[in-house]
Amino acid sequence: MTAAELTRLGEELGIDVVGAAAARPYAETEQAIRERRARGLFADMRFTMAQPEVSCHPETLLSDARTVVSAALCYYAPGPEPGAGEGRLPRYTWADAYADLREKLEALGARLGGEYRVLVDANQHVDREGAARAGVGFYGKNTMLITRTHGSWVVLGTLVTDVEIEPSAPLELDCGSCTLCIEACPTGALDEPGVVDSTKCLSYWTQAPDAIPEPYREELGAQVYGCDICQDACPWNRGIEKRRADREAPAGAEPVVSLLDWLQAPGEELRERYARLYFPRNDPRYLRRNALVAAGNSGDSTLVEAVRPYAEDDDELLHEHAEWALVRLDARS
Ligand code: B12
Ligand code: SF4
Ligand code: SF4
Repeated sequence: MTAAELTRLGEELGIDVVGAAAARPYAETEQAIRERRARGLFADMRFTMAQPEVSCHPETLLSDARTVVSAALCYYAPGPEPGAGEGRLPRYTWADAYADLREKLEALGARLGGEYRVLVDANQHVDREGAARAGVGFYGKNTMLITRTHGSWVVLGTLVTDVEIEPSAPLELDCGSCTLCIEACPTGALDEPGVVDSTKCLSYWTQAPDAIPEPYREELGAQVYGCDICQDACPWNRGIEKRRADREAPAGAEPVVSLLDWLQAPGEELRERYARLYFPRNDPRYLRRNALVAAGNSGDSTLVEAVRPYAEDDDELLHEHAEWALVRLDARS
């Protein structure tokens, strides 16, 4: 199959950017993972980092693997800022973009024929490196994979196949002298351009199995999960934001959440409703922890009654975050 035929097939299936590369080891990425792990830059994360000998070797993911097809799906939609009593979600979680992309890649695999394997946000494959090799985008200094047409507001997925596809030309683009994301990151997590120090990244801390360090709590503001600051700052994202400014967010999209709901809904219900988010062991206490931080930052005294029971909680994590929130709300009894 030629690269042009693959592009046409991608368009037919509603994939925003698609490209192909030979299924060969990602030697430099494997090296980068090992070095960054040794420097402690991944905190306690496992994901792709636990087994770089797998996640950087697409040639081992399928017997007779020939081609890595990388696909990007844009999720950008305009949406409201959080109002009183609300928390903000990062854009990629407003709907289940990973599920949409997975479906499209399955359809692509069926159309290509042969044996194939679909991996979207999976621990067995480093999606951004596949995308960079397949010309889907280039690495920004915020480490995001940036596409020419949809900026970095894309999720990435991968299809490994035994079908031979002509490699796509790599994108010969880079950030130039821009440093906007580095300046915008409130915690200095991007001070080494092109490398995230996860121990300083707000997105990491909202997903971590630990207490959120105190200096970062205030920086989170109303954010109850993830962080979009280094993407909001990026000039490559302006084009798509303008083009989609008048679009409606997809039905059921959830740009903001009720903090009261996150503090008071039954745990089992939260776990099910937010299955599209990663949080440790799917334990809703981590969503509650994040809501306590946002409540503490809100200055909204109507939330005090919902926060107070957690200050009595036996769970030390929730107890301590609630105490912190009550102090911020000036309501410690
Ligand atoms: C672990 C993980 C995280 C961790 C660590 C992120 C990290 N930078 O590694 C945390 C929890 C912090 C995180 C946060 C986010 N993530 Co994340 N994450 C992953 C995951 C599971 C693995 C990433 C990985 O393997 N990293 C390892 C290192 C080696 O990768 P890297 O940073 O890309 O390294 C390259 C660059 O450093 C580059 N490089 C090296 N030197 C230099 C120098 C310069 C100057 C430049 C420009 C580049 C450069 O080369 C390296 C590779 O060889 C992937 C899914 C997957 N299976 O791949 C999603 C993924 C990367 N995440 C994604 C998203 C959307 C996010 C968030 C935006 C979510 C949010 N809104 O909160 C943030 C963004 C934070 C950021 N600036 O990166 C998307 C990214 C889509 C895109 N367009 O790039 C992915 C691909 C998920 C998906 N399938 O769509 N994430
Ligand atoms: S996601 Fe937020 S905290 Fe993490 S590097 Fe980007 S701006 Fe910094
Ligand atoms: S904000 Fe500037 S430096 Fe950062 S990723 Fe975008 S273009 Fe690159």
